[in-house]
Amino acid sequence: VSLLALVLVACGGSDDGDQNGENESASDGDGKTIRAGIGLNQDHPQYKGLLKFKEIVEEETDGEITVETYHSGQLGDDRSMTEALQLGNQEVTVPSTAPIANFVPEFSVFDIPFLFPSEDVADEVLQGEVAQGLLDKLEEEDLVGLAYWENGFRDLTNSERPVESIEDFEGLDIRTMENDLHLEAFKALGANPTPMAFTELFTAMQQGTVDGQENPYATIYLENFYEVQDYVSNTHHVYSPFVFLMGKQFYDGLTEEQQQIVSDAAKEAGQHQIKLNREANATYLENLQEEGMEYTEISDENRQEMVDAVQPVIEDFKDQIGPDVVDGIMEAVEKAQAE
Ligand code: KDG
Repeated sequence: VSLLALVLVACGGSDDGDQNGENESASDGDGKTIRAGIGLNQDHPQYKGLLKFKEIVEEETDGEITVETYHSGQLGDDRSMTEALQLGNQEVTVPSTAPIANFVPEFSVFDIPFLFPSEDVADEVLQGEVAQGLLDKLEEEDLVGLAYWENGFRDLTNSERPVESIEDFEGLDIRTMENDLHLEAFKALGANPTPMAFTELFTAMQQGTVDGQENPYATIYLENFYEVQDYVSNTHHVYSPFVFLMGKQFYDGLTEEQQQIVSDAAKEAGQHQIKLNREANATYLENLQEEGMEYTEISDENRQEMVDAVQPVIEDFKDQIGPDVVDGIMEAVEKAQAE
């Protein structure tokens, strides 16, 4: 067994179709391997999307490109995996836009609380010029943004009390994503936020380092957060897109045909992921209640108080995000809403 293990390690541990590699040009003759990693687990629609990407790419390239998929932060968290892409130590990751703002600050536009009123509006805006333009900016950071996928509307959970109105946020220790706008928005709501990588979150809730967190229902359910959280409210305070990222060095090393294949596959797998994600988010609130969580619905009036409380934060961050990007996305939201 140990000899086999050694042989596997020596071969890079992957069955990447080397035996078919003696064709084409020198640069692509050896078969290429894409290591694709995410923070969420194997049950999440995000991972199913990754498997779809693998299926399409391996089929369309006749095995010239092999895709290895990793879930549950096996390769790191959103930030460290994005850095690994820049350095050429990993090829694909699919982070939320919030941590991407640490690389391209304009992505924080999606952290503006209560920006998208619905999934339809999100779809329209993310396909629009301004959002697609943001993907182009990733190249300056040695990253290629191939498609928007969906994390979804984020809802609050905690282990202390039902959250029904802004007063209930007071003093709650909430884990936020590693993003300054998120952090300040939660302060403005009265909470006591701590930024933390997703990979550390479950333990932090279990050990009581934080009282709560915010994520879409699919994540709350599929990551078993109900085991350590008692209350859930439909705050729907932010819609998080995911971005399908590839390292630029790796992308540039692909043939034009391969670039087209991975780019199309990222989009097609994204459509599949978004469909599954919406089904999951529509289903799992019920499951959370079955698992014993108490659900609190936020009234329109109470949500409006939250919207008002975060307005100064949006103003403060407008310059940092880029006024053109903020105005452009807000106009796109209005236009989509009017349709
Ligand atoms: O795979 C994606 C996750 O790593 C992360 O983006 C999930 O929304 C998320 C969070 O709260 O960090």
